[in-house]
Amino acid sequence: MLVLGVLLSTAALSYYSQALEGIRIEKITVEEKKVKEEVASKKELTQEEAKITRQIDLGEILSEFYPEIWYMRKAGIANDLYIRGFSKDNINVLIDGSKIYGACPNRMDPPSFHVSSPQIESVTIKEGPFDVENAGSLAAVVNVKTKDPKKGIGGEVGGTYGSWSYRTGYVWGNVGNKYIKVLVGASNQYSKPYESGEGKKLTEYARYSICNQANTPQCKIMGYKPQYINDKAFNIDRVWFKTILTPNDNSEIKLSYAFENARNVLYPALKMDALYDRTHRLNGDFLLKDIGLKFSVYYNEVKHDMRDTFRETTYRRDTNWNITGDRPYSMMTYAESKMFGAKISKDFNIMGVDTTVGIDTYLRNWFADNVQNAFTTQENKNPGMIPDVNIKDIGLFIKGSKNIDKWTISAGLRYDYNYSKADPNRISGKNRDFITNGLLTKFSNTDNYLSGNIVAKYNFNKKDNVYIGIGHTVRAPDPQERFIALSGMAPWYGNPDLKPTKNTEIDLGGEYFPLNNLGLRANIFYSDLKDYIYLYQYQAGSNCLVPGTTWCTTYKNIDAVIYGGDVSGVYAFNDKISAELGIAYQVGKKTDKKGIYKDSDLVEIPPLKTRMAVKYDDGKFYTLLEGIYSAKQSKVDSDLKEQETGSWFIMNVKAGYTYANRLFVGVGIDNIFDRFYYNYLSYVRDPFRGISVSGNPVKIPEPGRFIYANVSYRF
Ligand SMILES: [Cu+2]
Repeated sequence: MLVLGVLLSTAALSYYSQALEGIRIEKITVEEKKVKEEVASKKELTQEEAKITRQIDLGEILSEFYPEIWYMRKAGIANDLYIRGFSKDNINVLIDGSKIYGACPNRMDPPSFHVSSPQIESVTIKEGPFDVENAGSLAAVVNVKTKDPKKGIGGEVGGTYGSWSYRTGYVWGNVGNKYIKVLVGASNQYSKPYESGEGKKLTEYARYSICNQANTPQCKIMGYKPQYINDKAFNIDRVWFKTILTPNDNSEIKLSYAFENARNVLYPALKMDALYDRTHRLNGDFLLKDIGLKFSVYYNEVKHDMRDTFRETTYRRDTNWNITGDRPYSMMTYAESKMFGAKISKDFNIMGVDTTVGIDTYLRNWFADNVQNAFTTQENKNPGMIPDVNIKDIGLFIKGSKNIDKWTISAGLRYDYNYSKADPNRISGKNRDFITNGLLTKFSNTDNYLSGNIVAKYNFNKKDNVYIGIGHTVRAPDPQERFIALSGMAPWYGNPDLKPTKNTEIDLGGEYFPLNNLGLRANIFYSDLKDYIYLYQYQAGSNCLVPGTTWCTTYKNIDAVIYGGDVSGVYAFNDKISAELGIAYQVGKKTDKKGIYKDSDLVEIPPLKTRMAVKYDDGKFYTLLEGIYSAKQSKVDSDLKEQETGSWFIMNVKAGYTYANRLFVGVGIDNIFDRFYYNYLSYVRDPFRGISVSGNPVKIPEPGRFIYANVSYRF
């Protein structure tokens, strides 16, 4: 993985730096002291460049390069990231160092959805509990850095056109001098529903049963209305702005704003689609270089409206299911997420130790209102499905690193005070039964915890090294896990007594260059999870309170382990042709079933994945042929009705040409052989996932053969 290619000659290096850049992706396995003079070949082992991709979303881009990275698919876009078997709030996804949370209780808009390829300069992935600068980096932190404005006048215009009317277009321009630099950009991303390898539209897989005891027959299979089977799959507009002010050589002020309007995003895996998802992001960063003082402040908000407007479930029907009319929607959730944060940090050098101390704080607010059976006499309202939850977190951190002979030792420590509070008065519909019947009993909670890590790295020379890292991190339960209150067809309630999840992890690894043109990197990890937050589904009976339902879902703390490893290598045949290999595997187990779980397998743990690629890159021409293989996953959690997924192998090819360092033309074919396959993580856990009569959840296959072309022109 990781690997761009071991570039051997300085000639090849300069080609690389002159060529039009894709998205730079860098993986840092453990926290380490920055090496002042990076060795070229080593840099290439740890950096990857996404030059030619469909650029649909970050989940797809990252999972192509890194076998330990996966995504959960619910739609043609907005895939949710998984890293080494961890997901959701267990991984920290930051945009320019800022935390951002999606608004949708079904994670239709995961954090990485709120930034798009043309905005991105680089992505840094740090796996394991080795981050103390940001709250709650339990198992990984991904920082997406957006492009900075530069001196002079310049910009780029470009786009992608691909199968099933997929098209993106973007333009950004930049103007700046020594004192002020400004960058402005805009983009649109649009697609119709893609087809799977068996030639069916994504939307055709949305077939789930709707039941009504008064009807004959009692259940009926429904899905999209015919006119939406091949209509839009998503349509997203984005604009962004960034300015850097440098009043003198010592200080820098960076201000940025981005707006995103996603419309008609179809989620066939669920029973609703997003009519809109609107995001505002504001960032301010202030830097005083001579004293190493940095102050950052940010605010972001997401407004999300999802409905079943495009589905057959809106039709009014008689008792024989004959259509008698239509409604604007039968179910709807409106949700808002707001995030305000500030961080101040200062660098010191104390007795040769590079030290950073800081305060990192945020205020998170989240609410969602839901309605089911709307415009009927059985209307079921769930106001405060997420009951206007506020989370305040204040963290203090210190980290440092020092070189001693051939050793690099680094360590970090963090203390967090976390207070979460819900508004019980917002829970005022049918979902109030959760309170009156004693299932939701508490509406605030305080957590205090310590995180820390120590990493020792032994450098044999400038390239070869081995390291060991031990880390402990904690993340507080999120508003949904503690306070959700959703009655109706899939009763779901939070557990206010949930404890924060603690991860104590050991990582071992190294980088080894046995030959000048061969680089290897390996890492293994063992993660011991105390109070891991886990779904619990049980037969409702009388205590789930909602008549006519059989299964009720809430959350429990369990103890678990996740362990695994990855290996990557790169071999350069010469300064133009190279081969890459990556492989990753992880296992997840419940170590304490608490007397309520039967299966010891953890849910949503990816199987073995490998990637092999051969690449030619002379600075002008670029071609890449890659094969990606996923093993079958039979270690599934039957407690959560998880199903096995078969193995698959796909091949992708891409080729590009750079003309005069200005014009770039790329073409690619993903899934050349039009294979029909499912990504491992394509189901469970969503309250609004469609379920068939036989009890199987709706699953969304991956795209079939996808042909696309990228063009960009830098001016
Ligand atoms: Cu949603």
